[in-house]
Amino acid sequence: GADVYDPAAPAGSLHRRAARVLEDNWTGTSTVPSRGLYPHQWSWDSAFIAIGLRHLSPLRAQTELETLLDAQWGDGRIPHIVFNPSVPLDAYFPSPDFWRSSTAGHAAGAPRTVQTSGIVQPPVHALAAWLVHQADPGLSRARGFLPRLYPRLAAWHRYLLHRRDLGGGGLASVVHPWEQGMDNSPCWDAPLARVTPAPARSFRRADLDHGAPEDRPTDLDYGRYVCLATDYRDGAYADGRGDFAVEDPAFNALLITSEHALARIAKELGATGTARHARAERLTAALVDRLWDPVEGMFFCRDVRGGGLIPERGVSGLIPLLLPTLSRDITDTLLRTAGGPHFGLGGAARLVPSYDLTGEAFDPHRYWRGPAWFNTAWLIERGLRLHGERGRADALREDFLSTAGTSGFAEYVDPYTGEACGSGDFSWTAALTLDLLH
Ligand code: 9WN
Repeated sequence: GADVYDPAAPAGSLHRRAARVLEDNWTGTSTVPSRGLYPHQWSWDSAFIAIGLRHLSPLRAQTELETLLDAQWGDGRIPHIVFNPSVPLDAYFPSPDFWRSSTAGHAAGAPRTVQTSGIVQPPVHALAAWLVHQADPGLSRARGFLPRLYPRLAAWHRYLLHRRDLGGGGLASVVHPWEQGMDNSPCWDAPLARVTPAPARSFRRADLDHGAPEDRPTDLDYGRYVCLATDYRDGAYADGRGDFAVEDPAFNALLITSEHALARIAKELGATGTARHARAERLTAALVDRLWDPVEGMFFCRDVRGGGLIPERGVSGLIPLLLPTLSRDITDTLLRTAGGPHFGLGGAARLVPSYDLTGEAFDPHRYWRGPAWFNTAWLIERGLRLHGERGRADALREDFLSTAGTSGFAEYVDPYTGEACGSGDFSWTAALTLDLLH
């Protein structure tokens, strides 16, 4: 469309191809993650998408976030899916009739006019809002973008920091693997083992209409996902009761990064932002205190119900590299771990594998159990740059751009070969490509 035409980008260029993916996946008010597999709006996808879209159309990037925040619940939560009412119910599972947000979510303040899921996803939104504002401050001010978003983003963080502090140590817990966004990561195997799976015949997996079964979570995983979501719904989406509660390093690192961004937004709106920066620093200290393992040299998930750290090396344990007030010692240790045998950054692996290359559960094709993903690579690239690791950041950026291009903007890739897995023309892969090209 005319909206994204960029005469400076030669036809067939990576830029033009990435812009085309976002154009094709745009619905008029938001962007689907991919046309076949994910036909609705997803929360953290939209944040990453807005970060790329801002280079094509700052207006569309603002709209993307506004559409998502229009579906925010009264208690502050931003739902992980906002359903498109014109998409058939059987196109994605679980569908609106499973979540029943407007009735089951009534007490938690679910919106009446739009159907959503009842769980959340990582809080990348304030970071995205700040970056989108910076792409065109004039348009942003003219539209009152930040003054409208700020109170909603503040309520979102408040929800996470108060209702979701299930471990009592100041960090937010996720209550479902879908909330953390790395659905079948081996990090969840131990806490999930305590959950009785719903029988496989009690639901129909629409994802298998689009994805190869060996690239997707198993039926047993799905049975457990369904059981946890059903219990949460049947408890009216009230927090603090469920069998699954995990403090995850990436989820909390993104919350902290977004809290720093919210401080900058507050400052732009005339406040000092000091209290928010201070809170972000306190949260960073809590993250180190509760999730850092100095012997293993990385962050681990904490199983709040089972007690203790979960000794599985997931990419989520490297994402705190994003944090500006991490000590030099921890940063250096994380860099060594990332470049070592478990993740092979800049060596054996493409991008950054989602899970320990030497781990027992490693599988180069199965979703979050080994494949390399573009959003996590983008986050780590950003962390490397923040800590002055320019050479490593440049190398990761090159690898990102070439793998995105050759894989057709794949959802994820084999971490050894770069072979495309999952769906193609995936929105956040295209969006973050645009961001790294700028
Ligand atoms: C469940 C949309 C989402 C991503 C997640 C990814 C996958 C959904 C699914 O797709 O999850 O939310 O059906 O598998 O794991 O990170 O946001 O792209």
